[in-house]
Amino acid sequence: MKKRNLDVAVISDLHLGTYGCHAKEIINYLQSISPRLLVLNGDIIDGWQFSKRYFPPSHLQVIKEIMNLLDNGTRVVYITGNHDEMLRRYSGIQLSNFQLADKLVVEINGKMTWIFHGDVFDNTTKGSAKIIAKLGGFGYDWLILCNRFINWWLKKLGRPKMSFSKKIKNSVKKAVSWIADFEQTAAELAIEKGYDYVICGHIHQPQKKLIETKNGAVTYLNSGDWIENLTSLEFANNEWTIYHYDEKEFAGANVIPMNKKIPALSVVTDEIGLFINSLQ
Ligand SMILES: [Mn+2]
Repeated sequence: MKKRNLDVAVISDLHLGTYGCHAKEIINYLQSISPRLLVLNGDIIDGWQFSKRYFPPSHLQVIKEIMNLLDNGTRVVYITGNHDEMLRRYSGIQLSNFQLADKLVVEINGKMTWIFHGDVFDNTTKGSAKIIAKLGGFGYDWLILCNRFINWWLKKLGRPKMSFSKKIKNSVKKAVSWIADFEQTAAELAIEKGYDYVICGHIHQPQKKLIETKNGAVTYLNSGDWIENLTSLEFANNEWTIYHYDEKEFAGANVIPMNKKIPALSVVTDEIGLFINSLQ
């Protein structure tokens, strides 16, 4: 497959180390592009659900593909998210063309572009905000469908349908307004700081839109996720586009699974273990 030359690619929310991660699709995608700059915009390795028991070879191969890009001269910036916040203490590290950061400002064709994961807008990443964050990722349509299904069952069971459905409806409303609030907050802040573009991840909702306030305008972009949407942001030919993964494009691609066993390590701390396990 011929690699597509890109100026910039932004991917986020891969959640490596969880069952929901679409590692095979990520590998296919990474093998299909040759970006000058690759931004990993947070929640790449999921440290919340990280277990040494679940980090299959395909997830390791995603990291290998990123390293292949590094070898081929792609500049890679890993911006930490909330699920990989354990890496934040190492922010600022730079090894050759790899860099770890909390946020990034990059000038692309004269446009100032502000890139960060976005969990900074959560009041708290625990409790209800976390649940709403997760609901946001599920998607509105799915929840509506789910809501209908539950109502149908409750009716069948002769139970009052209000309690459960109302709860979900409230959550849906909250999730929808939470997404809108998120986008608005990011845009307002970016306008205030005078940026032309703002790029986030975190809410698993791919987006590209112009947001205008009384103080100005900014283009808000979100790279989506690789749990459900399988999307990325690409800058080429002087414009940003949302890339949607299409299985058909990769029908011929065959991911060769790595059969290498990950050797057991007696580690000093989880963080060091995470690094060692991830990078070999
Ligand atoms: Mn996140």
